[in-house]
Amino acid sequence: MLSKLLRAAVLGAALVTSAPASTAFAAASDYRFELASARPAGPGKTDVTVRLVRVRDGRPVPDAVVFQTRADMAPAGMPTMTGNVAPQPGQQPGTYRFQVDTGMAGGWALTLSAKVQGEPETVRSTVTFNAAQ
Ligand SMILES: [Cu+2]
Repeated sequence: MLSKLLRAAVLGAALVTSAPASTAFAAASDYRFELASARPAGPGKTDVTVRLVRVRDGRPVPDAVVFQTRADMAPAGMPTMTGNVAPQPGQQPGTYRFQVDTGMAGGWALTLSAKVQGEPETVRSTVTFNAAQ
């Protein structure tokens, strides 16, 4: 009984560790997020709009569910400096808008994980933008 549980735990851990690489690969080949705009939105905040496109024909992809986000200053050599990301309403179809807490001016990366209608793989990609102060 115990060994069965242990085996399940080990298998689970293996699945978890192997998942990001495979999903990132599939996502990169089919869809990607592109930066549409990055505008200052008050002190330490940047309004970031991204466009989700199908790589094959460049068509915008509406109605995706962005379920995970991360903003950090990796482009400026500070990958551990992160900022809160809050989804915002009012986007055009195929674009997705966020307010990012950019407490420091410079290069930022916004990584998004999304579910696309009719696509079993998770789409995961990163856009970079510059935060003004
Ligand atoms: Cu920084």
